[in-house]
Amino acid sequence: MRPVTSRRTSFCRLCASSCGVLLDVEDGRIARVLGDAHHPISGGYTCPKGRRGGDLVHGPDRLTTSMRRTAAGTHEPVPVARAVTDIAERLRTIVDRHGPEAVALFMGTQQNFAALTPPMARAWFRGTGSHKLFSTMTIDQSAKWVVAERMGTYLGGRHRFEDADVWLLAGTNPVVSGNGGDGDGAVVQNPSVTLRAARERGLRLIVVDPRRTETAALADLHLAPRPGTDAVLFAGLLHVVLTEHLHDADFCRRYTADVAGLVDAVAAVTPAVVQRICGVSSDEVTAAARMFARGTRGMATTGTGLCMGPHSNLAEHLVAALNVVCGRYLREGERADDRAVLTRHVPARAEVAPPTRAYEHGFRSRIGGVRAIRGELPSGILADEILEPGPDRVRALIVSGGNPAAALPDRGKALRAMRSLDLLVCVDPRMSDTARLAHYVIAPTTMYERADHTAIMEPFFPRPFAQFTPAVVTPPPGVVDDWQFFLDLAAASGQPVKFAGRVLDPASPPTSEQLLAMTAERGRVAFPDLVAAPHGYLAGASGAVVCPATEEGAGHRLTLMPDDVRAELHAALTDMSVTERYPLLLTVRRIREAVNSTGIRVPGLVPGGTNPASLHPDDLAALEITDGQVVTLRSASGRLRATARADHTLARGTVSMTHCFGSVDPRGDAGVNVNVLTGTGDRVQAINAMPTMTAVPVAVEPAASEEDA
Ligand SMILES: Nc1nc2c(c(=O)[nH]1)N[C@H]1C(S)=C(S)[C@@H](COP(=O)(O)OP(=O)(O)OC[C@H]3O[C@@H](n4cnc5c(=O)[nH]c(N)nc54)[C@H](O)[C@@H]3O)O[C@H]1N2
Ligand SMILES: Nc1nc2c(c(=O)[nH]1)N[C@H]1C(S)=C(S)[C@@H](COP(=O)(O)OP(=O)(O)OC[C@H]3O[C@@H](n4cnc5c(=O)[nH]c(N)nc54)[C@H](O)[C@@H]3O)O[C@H]1N2
Ligand code: SF4
Ligand SMILES: [Mo]
Repeated sequence: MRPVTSRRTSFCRLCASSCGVLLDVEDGRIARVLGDAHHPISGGYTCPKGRRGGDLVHGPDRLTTSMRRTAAGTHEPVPVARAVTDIAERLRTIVDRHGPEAVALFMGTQQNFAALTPPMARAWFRGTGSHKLFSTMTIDQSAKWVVAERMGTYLGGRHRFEDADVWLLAGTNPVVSGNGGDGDGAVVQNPSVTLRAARERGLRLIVVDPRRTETAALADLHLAPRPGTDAVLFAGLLHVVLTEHLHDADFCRRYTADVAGLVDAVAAVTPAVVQRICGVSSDEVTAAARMFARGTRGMATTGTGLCMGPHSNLAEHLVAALNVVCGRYLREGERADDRAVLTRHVPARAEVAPPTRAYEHGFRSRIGGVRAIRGELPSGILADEILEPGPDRVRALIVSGGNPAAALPDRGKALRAMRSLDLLVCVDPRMSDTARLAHYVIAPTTMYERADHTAIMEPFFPRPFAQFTPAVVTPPPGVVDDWQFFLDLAAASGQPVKFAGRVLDPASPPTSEQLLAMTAERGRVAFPDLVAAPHGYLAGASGAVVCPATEEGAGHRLTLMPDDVRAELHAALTDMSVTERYPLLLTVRRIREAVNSTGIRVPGLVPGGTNPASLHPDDLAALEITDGQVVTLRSASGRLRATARADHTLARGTVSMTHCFGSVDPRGDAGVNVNVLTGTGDRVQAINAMPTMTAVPVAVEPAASEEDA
């Protein structure tokens, strides 16, 4: 008998793109995922991993019940209610003995694709009284936080991609990652079509990436700097813009405090200096600066390639300075960039929030005196927080939608840390590396089994848009929604839970739909109207314009070149990281088939199934290595074996791999984890303790024998 197929609409929740999808459901299972051609934002686009969404929901490795570790180190099923009581009991013992700071929460990437998980996980965490809050942001793009703290923020809003005539993308490959900007909705959805259409209407695209990426292939100008040298490159672009007076003098006069300091700091960074340090010709530097500054609208935006380098905070600061001196912000009276639909509207104002360096007053960790930034301790110190003896050492870690065992730099140390915890709890639908090391694994619902909406992803849509989806398939009986776990854990620990401004009663918990409605009640669409729009709700322009400055705000200015930034520029100009011992620079790239570790184990999805090390063919030839040969990569932190792959798109001297591969399970053939080669000791950023995770000096040689494995 042919199964009965019903077709349902929903949206994919594996990455920020939130593509509209049509799901063919057969016998309660997702048989097919198709792009929703009626979706006003994604217009039918999906990517390979999105189309395999059914395998992610129903695959054989999907956990259908929570698990607990046995004395023998294996895992056995445990009813979730029992797991919650046990975890609460063990947390109580740890807190009684060591205090609340012994408890930590790690918030991973996939937590952010379920609208209810972050607020409920945070609500539980607040009740613990601990300050040990960690997330992936601090091993990702927290340089952007540092910029706002040291430079300040213009509150009128940024130039939009839709009416820009120039755009610069640095260290990001949105055609694959859908990243491309920081909440400017630039090129997140259907990225290659979006970029091509923009080019056709006249936008000029500049890409800065040591690899000729899928995005760089669409650019008018592609600069391929030596990895890790972006700070110098951007100082050079500023040099050209300022010496040729291509900057927006009016914007600088009204909103900045110290243009002269910036002019002075970049005076020595001529295009010739850039050529020597970055390996980009001085003509290209000048051409890029002119192309960017002579455009009338458009931003420079960045991704992990910039934010993971050895001078990441400085590089981000200088990119932001380039946007500021070119005045790439909305002015009083212009149409505001208002994309709030489910979230609260925040008026745009033509004024500056001055730098406050609030991190200087954050909770202070005993690890290096590092302080919390935006309420979080940097994940770069998480392993040390667990391993280093001391009174408030972390002994219990709850991981929500993340896989720190694979994602943290210094893989060996990360694994030691996870193994040494008194209590490790991991909320994850599969046995990730972190789950394998956990005392309890809580099996949650997966994306098409839960009701959801797009509130968190709102800033990434190019237009004001929101979507609701009901649960499309029934979850296995043993799983719970992520939010439910955190609510139940709080209740079992006797903690009140404050959610969306009210105290919840765990004895009669609200439904997911009720919680979703609560989180959207300050938005501009009535919840029933949202629910009634299966392909999403296009809200239309709000009519908001950029308001005039307040009296107090009118006096505030951005700081472009504070002393610590100036000192960092000096250090970047004298960095000598490439050595004879480690002559190549390792970079990381994302692949279409996986989001971090999600998708890596779906059979047949990742071509070749593993994580090769790509090098330029001429570098391979010089090393007498052939395409497909097994090689050893060494860095100051460790060594690994990988298969070499010839790749013409890479700049010479660069090696490229993908993160979050590998497995602690010796039977798992999941490639190698690149964080064996990264460290947390050397070349760490001040303030956010961001480790160097790109431009890592390495050596590559033919693998001698099995003993390297
Ligand atoms: N398909 C897919 N999409 C994803 C993810 C995924 O794993 N797969 N992950 C998601 C996550 S968590 C994030 S944070 C975003 C990240 O999104 P992106 O930041 O766009 O990530 P990548 O695609 O890896 O692009 C980084 C680029 O930086 C370049 N690069 C490396 N080192 C340097 C350098 O020193 N200087 C410069 N200028 N460039 C450099 C690399 O060659 C690469 O092309 O993507 C998200 N989207
Ligand atoms: N060397 C190097 N290291 C890196 C990077 C790099 O470029 N180079 N990138 C860094 C970056 S930008 C990031 S963001 C981190 C990624 O770090 P993480 O976010 O910690 O890693 P993920 O693999 O995304 O972890 C997501 C986990 O959530 C699970 N999951 C999937 N769906 C659900 C769900 O519905 N509910 C729950 N509870 N769990 C779910 C997945 O199975 C997976 O185990 O890695 C960082 N590490
Ligand atoms: S994973 Fe693919 S299909 Fe899903 S939202 Fe992201 S780009 Fe769209
Ligand atoms: Mo990330």
